[in-house]
Amino acid sequence: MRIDILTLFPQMFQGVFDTGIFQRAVADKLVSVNLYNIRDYTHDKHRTVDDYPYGGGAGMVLKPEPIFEAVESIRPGPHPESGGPPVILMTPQGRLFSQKLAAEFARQERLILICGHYEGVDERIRQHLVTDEISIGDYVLSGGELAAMVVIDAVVRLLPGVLGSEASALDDSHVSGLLEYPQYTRPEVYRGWLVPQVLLSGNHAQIARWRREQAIIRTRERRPDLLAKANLSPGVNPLPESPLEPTTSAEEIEESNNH
Ligand code: 9D3
Repeated sequence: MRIDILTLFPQMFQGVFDTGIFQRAVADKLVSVNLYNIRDYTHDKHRTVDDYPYGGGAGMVLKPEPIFEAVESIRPGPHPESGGPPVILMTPQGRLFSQKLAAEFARQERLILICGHYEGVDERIRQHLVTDEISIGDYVLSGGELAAMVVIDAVVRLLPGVLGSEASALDDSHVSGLLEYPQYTRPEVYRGWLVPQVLLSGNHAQIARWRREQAIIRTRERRPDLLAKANLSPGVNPLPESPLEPTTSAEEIEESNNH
């Protein structure tokens, strides 16, 4: 996958792409990331990217010319309507980003992301250039850059070969629709707080059942909205074959954690 990012602050992305799974994905040629400074597509000596809003009002508006010229110079191919890559505008007014959308973007050969850093962008950019408008949530950021990094992170880890194993991506809570079960590592007793006995039992069926139970309890407590639409079908999240054995309850874990 090729990802092109248009931004006024390309430096903001450095640490992200130079680290961890990105660095490896880029080295393995599974993804390439190109940063374009919108200011490089201006023609005036002040390199003007924004201007006052027609009709008055506070804030500045991102001018159309540099954005159109940047996209058209990096996208020699057709407009998306005729099969070109998606042109995604990061904006608080966009469609809410989700795992489902990440999977959809991960199927593309190419993505072009535009990051605004202003109160707004000229509407003609939305109407005649952009194919998707995306928000990452209902909170105010100072620009689209961090939001773009969130989107890219979620997409790139879904690309085949990027994670160590396919299983890691499939195991993710947002695929089953449940939150993850509690996890423990050594030591078996820490400050008097015990690891649930079932996890030390070596009984894999019972462990699987306990984890599933905990995931459901946790989801019901924290994200009832997720539980309503969770995929509880056997293949995704195996159902126990026999009635549940008594296991450590969430309350008992809480109890133990409070000691
Ligand atoms: C007064 C209206 N404001 C919208 C809530 C104006 C405004 C604030 C912040 C316009 C742009 C921005 C910068 N934010 C983004 O560009 C952005 C964003 C966000 O703020 N939250 C969640 N997702 C995104 S994607 C891009």
